[in-house]
Amino acid sequence: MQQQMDDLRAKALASLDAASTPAALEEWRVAYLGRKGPMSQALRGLSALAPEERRAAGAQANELKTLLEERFAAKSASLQDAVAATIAQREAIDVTLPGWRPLAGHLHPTTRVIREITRAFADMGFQTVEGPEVEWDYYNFEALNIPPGHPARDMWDTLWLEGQRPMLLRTHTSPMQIRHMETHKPPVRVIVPGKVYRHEATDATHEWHFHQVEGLAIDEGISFADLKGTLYEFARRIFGVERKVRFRCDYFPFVEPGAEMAIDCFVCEGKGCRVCGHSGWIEIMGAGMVHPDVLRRVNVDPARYTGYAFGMGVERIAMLKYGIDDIRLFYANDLRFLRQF
Ligand code: 2U9
Repeated sequence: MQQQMDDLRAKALASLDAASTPAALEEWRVAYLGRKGPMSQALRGLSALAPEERRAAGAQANELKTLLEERFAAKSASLQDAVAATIAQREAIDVTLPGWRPLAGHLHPTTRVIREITRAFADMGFQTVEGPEVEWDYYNFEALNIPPGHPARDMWDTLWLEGQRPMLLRTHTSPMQIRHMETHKPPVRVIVPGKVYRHEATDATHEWHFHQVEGLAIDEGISFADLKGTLYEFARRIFGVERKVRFRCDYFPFVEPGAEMAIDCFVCEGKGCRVCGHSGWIEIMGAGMVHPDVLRRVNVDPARYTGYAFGMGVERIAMLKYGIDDIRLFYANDLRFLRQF
């Protein structure tokens, strides 16, 4: 029995030494300490021995079993340490390496310019409001003195939407001023930025969708002088304090009188260059005193209240400010263009 235990001990320990992976170690445990292994067999075989032999053989077998269990536990721990060390080495992070710079987005030039424009008017007491891009004919045209069949409709090539009652993609943000006056009594001072749509071919100065900022001020005693003063201040804020402004007559059905506003060319200082078409002046917006019929339609008494309105194309302002020569660049999603802002 002693010899048998010695042989088993030598064989088991040699085999344990050779087990170098967790799988091989588990195989060893099943082979030597498992229910069908030689240790269990030896312990079971004790019952066949005579009582005086059984005690000594039992002690030897238990001693060997304890030894093998201890060695197994020690080997198991050292293998786990080795595995952990290998993983730690493979996945080690050098915390002294420079990190990745997070990719930070930035504002689109259109958004930047809308914010600059609305900020300038906010500082003069205007509140920003926004409205739907899909509109009824009434808000986009009829309420603004442009009934069906009116020749002025040709000024806005319209994208129509089919439905039980036809709708359209707003051609200007003016419908929102009507909506605002329907729900707010004067005094009103609002600025309305937003996207607008036109059914027209695109080229360097025309897009089928672009952005406008429009404004409206209604109160008692508002005159054309208020319009001029406010827009002059705006032009100085956006294009520089040395700017001069020029107002000339223009026609829009919803204002009377209507005007176009130009600034003196900030590139050639009025001498004439490519940017101002050699005129010395650059048109930047349209404006006028709100037509009395438009006021009446929203239940504002034109005998008591007067007001002015204005509108500008945001991309046009951005093109002038940043020297961009093609409006189509704004929405071409070309990062070489967008990263410049
Ligand atoms: C209401 C009353 C009046 C808004 C106005 C203009 C003149 C104008 C164009 C300039 C270039 C838009 O981007 S553009 O095509 N706009 O010239 N807009 S007055 O007048 C209003 C608006 C709403 C109730």
